Amino acid sequence: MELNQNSAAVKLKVAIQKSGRLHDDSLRLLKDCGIEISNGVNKLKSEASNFPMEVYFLRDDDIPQYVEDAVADIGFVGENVVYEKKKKTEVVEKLGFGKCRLSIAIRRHEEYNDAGFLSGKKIATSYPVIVQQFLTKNNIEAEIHEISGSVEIAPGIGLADAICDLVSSGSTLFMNGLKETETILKSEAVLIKNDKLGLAQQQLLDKLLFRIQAVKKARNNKYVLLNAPNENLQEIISLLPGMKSPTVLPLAEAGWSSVHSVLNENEFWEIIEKLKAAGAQGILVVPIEKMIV
Ligand code: PRT
Ligand code: ZN
Repeated sequence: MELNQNSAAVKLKVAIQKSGRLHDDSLRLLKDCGIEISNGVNKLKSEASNFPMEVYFLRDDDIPQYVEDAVADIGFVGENVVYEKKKKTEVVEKLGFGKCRLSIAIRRHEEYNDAGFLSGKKIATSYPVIVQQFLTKNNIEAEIHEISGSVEIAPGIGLADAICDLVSSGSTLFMNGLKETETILKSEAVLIKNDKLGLAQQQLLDKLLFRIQAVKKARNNKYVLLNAPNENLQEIISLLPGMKSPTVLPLAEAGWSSVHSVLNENEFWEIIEKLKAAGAQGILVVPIEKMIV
C-alpha cells in the first residue's frame, strides 16, 4: 500500500496558555485524552508523540487572534478573553476548568441597588468591550477606564468609582475593601476553532472532541459499588440513576447483593445518604477514567 504523504503530514495546531491559570489544566486535559506532550521550560512549541498535534504555548490574550488567523486551528482559552477580543472564531466546547465570573465591584460601605448606580461613574476594567456591552444593554452612560492589571486597587487610590474584574473566591475583592455587586459574565475555559477549518483538521478535531467529552463525563461521575440486603434491593436500585440500570450480583452471603452503578458528582452526597438510610453497606466510590456512552 502506498503511503499518503499529504494526510500523514496533517496536524492539528493547538494554542494553549504558556503559563498562568489555564496552563496546567489545559495540558492535563490533553494528557487525560491520551495525548503525550513534552513541555520543556521556555518552549514555545511542542509536538505530541502519539497524536497528529502540534502545541503552541502563547499568552492567553493572543490566542483568539492566532486562531482567527489560522496560525493555530484551535485554542484553549477563557470565555472572558473570547468575548472581549471578538475575533472570528467559533466556541466549540466548554472545558470545565478555569471557572470564574466577571463582576462589578464597588467600595464595601457604599449602597448598590441596581446597575443604575454606575450612571455617570468611572469604571476601571481590563474588559472594556464586555463592560460597554453591559452598560449599553442597561441604558447606562458611564466612563470606562481601561487598565491592564491590579484593577482592584483603582477605587482605593481614587482612580475609579467601581471596577469590573474576574472573581473566583472573592478574597482579592475583600482584601481591597470592595464588594461584588453584579455578575456580568460567567466564564470557563473553552475550546475555540478557526471558522474555516479544513476537512482533515476538522476530522482530527472531531477525534479530539470525542476524547474530551469522554474525559469530561468521567470527571463528573463516580463509580459506586455497595452491598444491599435483598429485601431492600428495589428501593436501593430506584435511588440509582446509572447509565442504564445498575449491575446486581449475588454475594456469597445469602440474602445480600452487590450493586454497581454510576453517580453524578452533583447529586452524589444526597444519594449516598439515602442509600445508607435504605440499608446499603460497604459503599465504595471509585473515580472513572473515561466514560463513553
Ligand atoms: O500571561 P497571560 O496573559 O497568558 O495570563 P494572564 O495573567 O492574562 O491570565 P491568568 O493566568 O491570570 O488567567 C487566565 C484565565 O484564567 C483568565 O482569562 C480566566 O479565564 C481564568 N481565571 C479563572 C482567572 C481567575 N479564575 C481569577 N481569579 N483569571 C484571573 N483571576 C484573577 C482576577 O483577575 C483577580 O485578580 O484572580 C483574582 C481574583 O481571584 P479571587 O480568588 O481572589 O477572587
Ligand atoms: Zn492575559
